[in-house]
Amino acid sequence: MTNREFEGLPAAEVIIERQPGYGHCVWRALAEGSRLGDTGLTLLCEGDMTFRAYDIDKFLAYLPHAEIVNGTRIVEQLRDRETQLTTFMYYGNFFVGKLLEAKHAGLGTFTDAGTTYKLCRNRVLRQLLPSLDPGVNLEFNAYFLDTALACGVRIVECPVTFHSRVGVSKGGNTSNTRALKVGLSMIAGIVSSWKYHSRRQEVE
Ligand SMILES: Nc1nc2c(ncn2[C@@H]2O[C@H](COP(=O)(O)OP(=O)(O)O)[C@@H](O)[C@H]2O)c(=O)[nH]1
Ligand SMILES: [Mg+2]
Repeated sequence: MTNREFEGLPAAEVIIERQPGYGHCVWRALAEGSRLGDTGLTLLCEGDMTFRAYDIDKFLAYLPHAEIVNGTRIVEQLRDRETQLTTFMYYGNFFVGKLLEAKHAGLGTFTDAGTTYKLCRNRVLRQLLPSLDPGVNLEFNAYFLDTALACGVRIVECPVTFHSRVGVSKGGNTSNTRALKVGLSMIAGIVSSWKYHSRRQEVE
């Protein structure tokens, strides 16, 4: 019996990803979600309480316009005063978003390259994931968006609320210096189409 069936109540199924790293965590979460047959959608979130369930309604409102609805933390009024996102990181994510926009000119408006929070159609995930290398770590979100856009996947951004976290970050947000390194690596990845980051082949 799985814990989904426990006492006939709907319950969470916990899957443990043993490979450390953000890329492995996100890749596995999307793979597990897209495998489920009882839904056509996978919602990707984080475990640090920075995102809120009530924003799912906004994602659903944007869904008719795209195959992936990607959260953006660009709207200042929707952010808590104290979050892990410093002004430097806020504009850094905006800059990388604009780089994505320029690379895929005409395909969308992008203002945040670093938000995990997103709603994806499973059929698109099943198409994309085999070509994505989970070893691409803290740059994974930009890598995911860039690869999806290169495949012609329609992505629309949706403003989400952003809150102060619980626990300690091990991502790119621990300091501005670390964020700068991750940001530069994202830029290099976008410019080089991830040739030097990913060991996998481009999507056909
Ligand atoms: N399973 C697993 N999940 C991870 C790992 N690193 C990050 N995550 C997940 O990815 C999210 C983002 O990482 P976090 O440290 O919060 O980075 P930040 O959001 O940039 O501060 C976390 O909330 C976890 O849900 C890891 O090594 N293993
Ligand atoms: Mg986080």
